[in-house]
Amino acid sequence: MLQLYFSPMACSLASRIALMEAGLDARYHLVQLRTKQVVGDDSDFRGVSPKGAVPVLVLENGERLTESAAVLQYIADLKPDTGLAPRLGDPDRYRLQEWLSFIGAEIHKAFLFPTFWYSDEGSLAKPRARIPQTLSVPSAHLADHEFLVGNGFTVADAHLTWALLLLRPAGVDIAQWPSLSAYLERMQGRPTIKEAVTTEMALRKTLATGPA
Ligand SMILES: N[C@@H](CCC(=O)N[C@@H](CS)C(=O)NCC(=O)O)C(=O)O
Repeated sequence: MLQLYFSPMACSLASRIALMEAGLDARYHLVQLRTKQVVGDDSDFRGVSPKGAVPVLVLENGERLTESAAVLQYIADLKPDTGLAPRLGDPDRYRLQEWLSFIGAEIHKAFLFPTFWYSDEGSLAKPRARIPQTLSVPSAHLADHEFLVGNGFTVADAHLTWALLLLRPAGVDIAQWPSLSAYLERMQGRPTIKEAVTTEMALRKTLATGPA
């Protein structure tokens, strides 16, 4: 069985959503990111991945896969009929990778990560100044598209949904971008996303940790 190392409401939420959308069973291992502890057995998470970051997906053959963009596409490709990723060779596959890179680098690492992990105000000024311009990109796209890629839900939507959910606790009100607010509301109406968020919000209360 697949196994996912995750932390509540961290970027690994997208991988949980993808697994649920794909209808794949998995064992979930809760990680305390600040202490790098696997909560179930108190082991050092760096023994699972030297990166010390979630998500880590343990594959059926025991190999460990990291990086959301890779993990999400791996999950999608296990169930190609779900349409969670356009098939290899389809030009839309590059659109999917374009969005996954953008969300991972420009929203997550450039803004959410420093916001939740750095406490000095000085180092947050530039990320804060830049985030409106960054968000204007998906906002413009979603003004006339229901989903990020093609006509259906893909793992890029799982990734963006996670990032948008964290913007409010990061101090950004997405009401400024009506297309993003409407998109998030639509995504939150999906049963998998509702269930994944409910599960992780309940777990988050048990941990005092930054999510991003
Ligand atoms: N590039 C990685 C970033 C993973 C990442 O930064 N995960 C965060 C949680 S959202 C984490 O585990 N941070 C702990 C740390 O970096 O020490 C990805 O996209 O999966």
